[in-house]
Amino acid sequence: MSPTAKPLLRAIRGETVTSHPFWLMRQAGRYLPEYRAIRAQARDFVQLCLTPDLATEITIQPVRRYGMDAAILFSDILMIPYALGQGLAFQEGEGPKLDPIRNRSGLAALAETADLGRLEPVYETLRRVRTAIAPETTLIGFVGAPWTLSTYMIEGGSSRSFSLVRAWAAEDPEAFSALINRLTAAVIAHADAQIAAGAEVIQLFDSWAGAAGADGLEPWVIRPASRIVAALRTRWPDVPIIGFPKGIGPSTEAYAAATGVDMISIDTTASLAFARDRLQPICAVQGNLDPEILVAGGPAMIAAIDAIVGHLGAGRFVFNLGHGVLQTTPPEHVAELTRHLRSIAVVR
Ligand code: 1CP
Repeated sequence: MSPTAKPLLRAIRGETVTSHPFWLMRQAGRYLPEYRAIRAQARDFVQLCLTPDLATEITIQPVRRYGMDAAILFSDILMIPYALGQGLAFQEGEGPKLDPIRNRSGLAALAETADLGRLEPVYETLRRVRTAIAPETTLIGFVGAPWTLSTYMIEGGSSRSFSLVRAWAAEDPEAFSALINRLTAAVIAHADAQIAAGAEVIQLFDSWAGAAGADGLEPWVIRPASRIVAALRTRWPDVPIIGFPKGIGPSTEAYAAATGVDMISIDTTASLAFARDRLQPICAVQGNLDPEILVAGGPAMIAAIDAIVGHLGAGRFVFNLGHGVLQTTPPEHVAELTRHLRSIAVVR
């Protein structure tokens, strides 16, 4: 089957589709009992990501259950710090823990380039998923954007205030810029290897872009993303890139225009009229359904889906959430979402 027969790729390109294609950020994970069963078999989360048998199965689980238009590789954005030699562990219920980089000597201890050999099982997973999924299903690979990766690497884990990374970027922009450049090169190399292994779309997750602040947006978010898009375009001109600069509000328009991403992922705070009027003329748009509404389900969810499709369905559009599926989501609500979306006619 030629790639143009895949609904998700068709929708990104603005070609006709018979129903609105969809996938969900974090569609694989703890809300699914079949994920929890496999999770219990692995020693730790990093090992799970590096075991192709298990990672392949987890990638396919949600697609098997619901028939999404895309499978997203089961891995994590923090595999890049891992490939740069930074200590990484996931503690049960506490999220990721990294040996933090706080200054120039911490930076010097980090490898210059990512050791992609350590990520070979990730590429093997992509090769296996690609042969296992239906020909109309699109395989999405992903990377964390340099800024978001730097927040975990400097804070040593998840953060609410981002005070250490912001302080370092402000106080020693030269060293911080060296870190961002090193991450930009690693992101390009990792995305390139994922495409070579079968990824047909790449999503660039800049989940904490909003924390870069007004002054940080251009140097730490937009410029690295532009370099990543340009580098991948040269090597893989037909592979669409999705940008997810979460939390930057109306600056999303500048991000879309400057980076040249093929599709923008909008968060739950985005205005649908803004997305339709300002973003869809530049690129395709996905996103916005509040993951909490998926937890609630019922008439409120149906109304929210209708509002998104009503605003964006006539343009280049893929249905998605504004952030990842929450662990407390009843699996039946994802089935309800799927049934409703599949019942909506595409009106152009
Ligand atoms: O023990 C477990 O089961 C771990 C939970 C988990 C899962 C299921 C983590 C730990 N990562 C993942 C998988 C994952 N992570 C995917 C897989 C595919 C899918 O979407 O189904 C993807 C795309 C990610 C990407 C990721 N990891 C992001 C970007 C997207 C987002 O949610 O903003 C981020 C920020 C991470 C870091 C991360 N990984 C895991 C945790 C608990 C965290 C921290 C999140 C935070 O700081 O709030």
